Amino acid sequence: LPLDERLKRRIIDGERNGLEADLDTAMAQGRTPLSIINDLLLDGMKVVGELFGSGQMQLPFVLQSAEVMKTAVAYLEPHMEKTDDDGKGRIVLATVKGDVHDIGKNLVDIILSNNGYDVVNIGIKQPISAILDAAEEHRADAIGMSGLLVKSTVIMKENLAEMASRGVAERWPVLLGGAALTRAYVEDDLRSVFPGQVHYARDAFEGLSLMDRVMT
Ligand code: B1M
Repeated sequence: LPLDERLKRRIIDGERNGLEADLDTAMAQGRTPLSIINDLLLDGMKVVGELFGSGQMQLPFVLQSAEVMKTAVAYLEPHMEKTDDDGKGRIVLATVKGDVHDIGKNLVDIILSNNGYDVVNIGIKQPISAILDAAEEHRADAIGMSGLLVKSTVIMKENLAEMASRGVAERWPVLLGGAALTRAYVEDDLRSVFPGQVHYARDAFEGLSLMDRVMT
């Protein structure tokens, strides 16, 4: 297989033998780490999602694909471009209660960290109380919640309601992302019931441009 196709295939097949060598070759050929992730590896992950969703792939194999994805991202991360900016602001990042998906959240962490933000990544399955405690403790400027399950979109709504009832809705702008969310759900449904700022980020780059916007 050609290199590009092979890298995508590695995610689908959960095949990590020789992964680093292929990533090195792709970079040597001039592909940036982010283009490798966005244009090749995430394409593979999309196929995994489709196969899993249609019952053609079993969960342990999805897990293997996720492991290869994580290994690849960790390998590429030191090669990514970083801006010299620093101290642009601090965000607490979490995957919401009941949800273990963290590849997207961790990509957001990398992109924001490489672009001058201080990221406090508190991990997966985080209840709103833990998110708010972390935001308080670390004096965060914003809160980011990720979640991929349809159920997580409901949890996000509950989280916003909890922020409102605690009277902290206006304290932190909230960024939401994850595959099950839609722009309309966030910008129409959630915004209409939340007195603070809530934004939808389709991907990590939109997360970055939103942070740049809310921090100015
Ligand atoms: Co699961 N899973 N999974 N899974 N999984 C999905 C989400 C699913 C759509 C697959 C499918 O059925 N086609 C489906 C959800 C269906 C639904 O809710 N209706 C699903 C399911 C059902 C499940 C389980 C329930 C399966 C089971 O146990 N029977 C279970 C859930 C457990 C739980 O959470 N309680 C489960 C488990 C797993 C694994 C552990 C095996 C593994 C996760 C490993 C890990 O993350 N450490 C896994 C995986 C890998 C997937 C798919 C295949 C891929 C997800 C992924 O990493 N994508 C996924 C299929 C899909 O998404 N279509 C699926 C790549 C990642 C980069 O994308 O996270 O969307 P994403 O992030 C994007 C943007 O969304 C955005 O930026 C990123 C790109 O730049 N973004 C943000 C995300 N968060 C952001 C936050 C921001 C800004 C942008 O600011 C705060």
